[in-house]
Amino acid sequence: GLASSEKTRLDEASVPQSEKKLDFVLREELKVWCWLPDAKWVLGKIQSVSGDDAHVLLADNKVLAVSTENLLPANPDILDGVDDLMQLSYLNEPSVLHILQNRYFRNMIYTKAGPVLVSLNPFKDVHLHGNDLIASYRERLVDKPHVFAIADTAYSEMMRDGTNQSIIISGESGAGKTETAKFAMQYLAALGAGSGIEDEVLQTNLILESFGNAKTLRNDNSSRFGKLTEIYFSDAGKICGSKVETFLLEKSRVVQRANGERSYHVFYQLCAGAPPNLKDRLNLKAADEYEYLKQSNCLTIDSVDDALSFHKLTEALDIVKISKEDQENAFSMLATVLWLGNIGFSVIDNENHVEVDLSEGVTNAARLLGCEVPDLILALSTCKHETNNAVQKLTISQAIDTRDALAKSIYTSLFYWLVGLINKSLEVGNGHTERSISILDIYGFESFNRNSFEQICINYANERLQHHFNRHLFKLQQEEYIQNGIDWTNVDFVDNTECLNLFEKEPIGLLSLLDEESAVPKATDMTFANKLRQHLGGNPCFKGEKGGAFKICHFAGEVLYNTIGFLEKNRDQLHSDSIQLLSSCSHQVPRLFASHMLEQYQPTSLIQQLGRIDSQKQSVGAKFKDQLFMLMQRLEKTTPHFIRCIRPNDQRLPGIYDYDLVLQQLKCSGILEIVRISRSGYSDRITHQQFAERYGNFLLETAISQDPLSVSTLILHKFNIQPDMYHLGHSKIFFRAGQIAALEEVRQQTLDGILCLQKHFRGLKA
Ligand code: AOV
Ligand code: MG
Repeated sequence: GLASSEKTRLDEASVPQSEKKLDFVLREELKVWCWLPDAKWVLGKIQSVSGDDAHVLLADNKVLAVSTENLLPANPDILDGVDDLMQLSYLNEPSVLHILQNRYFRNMIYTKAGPVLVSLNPFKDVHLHGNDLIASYRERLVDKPHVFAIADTAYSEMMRDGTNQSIIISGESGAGKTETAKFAMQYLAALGAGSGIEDEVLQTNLILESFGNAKTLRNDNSSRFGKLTEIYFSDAGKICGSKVETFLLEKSRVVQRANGERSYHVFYQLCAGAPPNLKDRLNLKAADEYEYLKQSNCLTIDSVDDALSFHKLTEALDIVKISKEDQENAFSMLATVLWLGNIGFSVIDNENHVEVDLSEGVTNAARLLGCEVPDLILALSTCKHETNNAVQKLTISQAIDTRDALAKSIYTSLFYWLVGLINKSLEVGNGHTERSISILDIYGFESFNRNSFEQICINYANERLQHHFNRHLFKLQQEEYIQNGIDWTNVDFVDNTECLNLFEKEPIGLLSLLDEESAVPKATDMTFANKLRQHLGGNPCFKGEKGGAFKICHFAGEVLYNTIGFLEKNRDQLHSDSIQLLSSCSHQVPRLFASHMLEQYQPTSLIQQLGRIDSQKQSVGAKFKDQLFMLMQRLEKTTPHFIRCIRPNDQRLPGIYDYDLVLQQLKCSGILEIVRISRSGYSDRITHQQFAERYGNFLLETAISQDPLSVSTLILHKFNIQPDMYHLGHSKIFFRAGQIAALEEVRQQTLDGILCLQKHFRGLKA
């Protein structure tokens, strides 16, 4: 039955009053569709209205009396398939959800929301990304919303204006960002094909996914790093190079993670797919023999063939011209990490001091690194006092931390080294211009049962990105209207500045408090939690919880974090004896890693670390914040194109449309508000100068000598553009949607006409 309106789960406050009024009911137009509030909105047809009540016919032929106050207008059937939410006569939550659902079940996963492309993850192949479709979009034979259309616009604008572009993809974990980013790159590769480098650019995705993606509880192929891929084009519009910039790889995953999750794909791929001679050289075993892999009780992914993936990985490495020697080095470092994980310790006294167990683990790790077994043993079980060289034995927990820290830093060094090799291979040759399109694909917003330092970094990055999104789609646009004297009532949007402040404010933001506490030797995760409660309690986005826990209200929802491990992960210290060990290895790659580590770390002996935290080394949090700032600065120099990915269900299955889940994602990304702004605003703008230059030659010579504003006015008259379709601002002219396109068409026709006439005259002369 129908629930009372109180029961509705929809947030009616977000529906503007004007759209609640049901004008059509007041006009007594009957037999129109409407939405009735229930657990979710249901569609009905109004039969009659008496007083404040309407009689509504439902799908099951029942008629209900409902107060008109509680109804929302539905759109006529004819609008059920619109490509762009801007075309809806009535813009309300049920209408938008209905349209998206309708399209979703017809495999139309893309819908425009004004300037933003919304993409619903189909969890199946919808046959929308073949070469035939690429060709159709290139030739502009189709104009349905599509990631290809976005990539095409970016490319065209880059070629036309010479400005750098960016395609910014956001959405929660598992929403389809990485897949969408690959489709965009596939399209650009097809457009810019010619030099042969385009194939290399595409293959970098495969390599980076092997080394930087993993199965999480949310996504079988979850990105555990952020990635900005910049693709460079020549003057002729051909791809001439590419550069990948990566952000903060989740390093803890290498040694520990939640039950049911996996470490990085490449480990399982190597174990399953290495050819026999490589297996021999690395003394490689099956994945279930490695502690680092088997500990989370998940070794395989349904419908993924790790051995086949390994084969594809080596092919991709070949295509990107990573030498066989470097490939072998990479695999050798992976095996080193695995063998390190199998090194065990025995407690030898009642102070918990340890000795390293002599095992395959130690011998294999030492051999692969190119160091002596006793040296490795020493580095893992003792520490040397820097001043008097006294050797002290480590306790069991210190030894395990030392071993894990070494494994993690070898893996992250390997990752960044590989990114460096890829970038070198794809570097732009001399003499090329550097116009570019950047594609941003980061880790999406995450909320698990247990959330730690990794989640807070990921969610902070998403908060920053959302701020960029808001700035471009709400703030800048509305400010520009007001500056240009347009009579404009601001559309409200969910501003996340307060939450960003919570993180970034100095000296009492979350990140600086974390750094402050990380520098205190005796600090613990609990003292840190207390400090947060004490200083951040006033911020509405922060809620202190019991014990070491706290909550943050992110734009995408509330997340409960636990401070366990925060300080250590933020300090990210490496035992100086470990770095020394690596730099003394006979193999070149560990030595290279050691020198990179020395650049990043201010090595201190463990004894020093325990007594005094070196403040010179930048913490993980501070470094990440800097990286994000630089990323935003770079994006600010580009023309942005936004894609919002949406996860339609938690089961990750095709054909399921979870109404509430979709609604929640639409709400937190402000999609309805964006459509509202776009509908009442002006979609195109151009300076008087540019406008006069582009269309001025259709005027008489004498007119062109005037100032740009007058020329613009003359052009508008000449082309008979209706006053309500444009606004003459102080510096720019603003046009309603479609006006510029119409003008361009007339311009083209006129140019064609002139050409035709010229030909005609030439013909007469001959
Ligand atoms: P994400 O990048 O947004 O999550 P992915 O792009 O990895 O999400 O998508 C998750 C899974 O959904 C993919 O592995 C596919 O199985 C499926 N999928 C996504 N998009 C499509 C599509 N267009 N067509 C078919 N299947 C799709 V994360 O990286 O977790 O934030 O950190
Ligand atoms: Mg991803």
